[in-house]
Amino acid sequence: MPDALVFALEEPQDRRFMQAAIRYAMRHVGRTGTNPSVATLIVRDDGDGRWPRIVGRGVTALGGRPHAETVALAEAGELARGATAYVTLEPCAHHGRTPPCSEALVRAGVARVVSAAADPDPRVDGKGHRMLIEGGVAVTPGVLAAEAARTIDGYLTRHRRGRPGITMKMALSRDGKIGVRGGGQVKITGPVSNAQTHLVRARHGAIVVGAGTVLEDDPRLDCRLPGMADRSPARIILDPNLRISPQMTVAQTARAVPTMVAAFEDADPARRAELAAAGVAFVACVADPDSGRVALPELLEDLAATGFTSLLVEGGAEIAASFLSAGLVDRLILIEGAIEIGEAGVAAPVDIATARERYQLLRQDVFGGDRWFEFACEGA
Ligand code: AOF
Ligand code: ZN
Repeated sequence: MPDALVFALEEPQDRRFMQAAIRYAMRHVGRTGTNPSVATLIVRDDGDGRWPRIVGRGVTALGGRPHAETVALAEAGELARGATAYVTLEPCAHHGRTPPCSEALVRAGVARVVSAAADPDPRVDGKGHRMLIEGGVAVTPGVLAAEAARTIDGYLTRHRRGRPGITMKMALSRDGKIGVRGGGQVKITGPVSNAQTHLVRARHGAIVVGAGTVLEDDPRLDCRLPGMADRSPARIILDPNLRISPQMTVAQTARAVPTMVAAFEDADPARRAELAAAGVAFVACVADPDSGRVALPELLEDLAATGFTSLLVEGGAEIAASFLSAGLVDRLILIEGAIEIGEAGVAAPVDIATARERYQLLRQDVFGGDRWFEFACEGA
């Protein structure tokens, strides 16, 4: 059989298993600390007329360790010998808190590794593939690389730009308003898109809101999907002058869900002590010399250094406008609800028509009466 034909037959199978691995990697996105959420499927094709079968699967554990390959190899045991491993990221090559995954794959006798995204970590960055090849393993890199990269975009942004990846989510009424000033929480979207929003929350390291949103809505900012209470992201509240009180829900629940306030160094020390007593942590921020508001690039750099790889900015209007105008949004989620708010409403800093012109549409869905749009913004 000519080689070309073998490739033509094999490629769809590689893509199919990689697609499955990418879906599996989504399971722990946002919950693996500074580590990316990676998945590994170990597949045997014994050429005995049966379909290839998955004999081991693993996803990077919550918190970041053990790595996906370790979990999958443990499940496969002896069946890994001669099998193909599908890995959504180049397997690591370094002795970190665990031995290198590439070495483990070689030792287990895996015959071939198909990988998707490249790893920019200087301890890996090609060395993983090299270690495999030197160990006699065939390597097919780059299969569905772009799709896999999307599952680790926060990790990649932190490496490339020294800041966390940033998603902004905004619910808009049909007439382009995000709420009513002084009117408390307005229900713009329905239960199906709200559940989707909670899933998006679970996939980010922290939710970011301004003090205004906390004071007006007194939100919980957690993941309330059944069985996923432990997937709540941290909360970061931009409150440079410490306006929020320890009575707010976010402070009251700070011992259950890590809660951080970004405040100026000279903010009211008594208020700081009260919040700290409730379990709130602090990150110092500085003022932007022009606007007097929180200087976002510096804050984001500090948050990346603290270990945040992805942030979900949820509001309100001013915070959203500052992130957008500073070009600090990588992904934009706009959910258009079925209601109209009218004259009393606060206009959204970006509408769907403008977003469609400016950004690349990644996903469009209808959830009940709501329309869901997801964009990749320039610079992402
Ligand atoms: C893998 N499989 O599942 C993940 C990998 O601190 P350590 O020792 O856990 O290493 C962290 C690095 O490991 C991280 O920067 C990235 O390069 C890689 N992540 N590698 O082989 C995995 N999560
Ligand atoms: Zn590893």
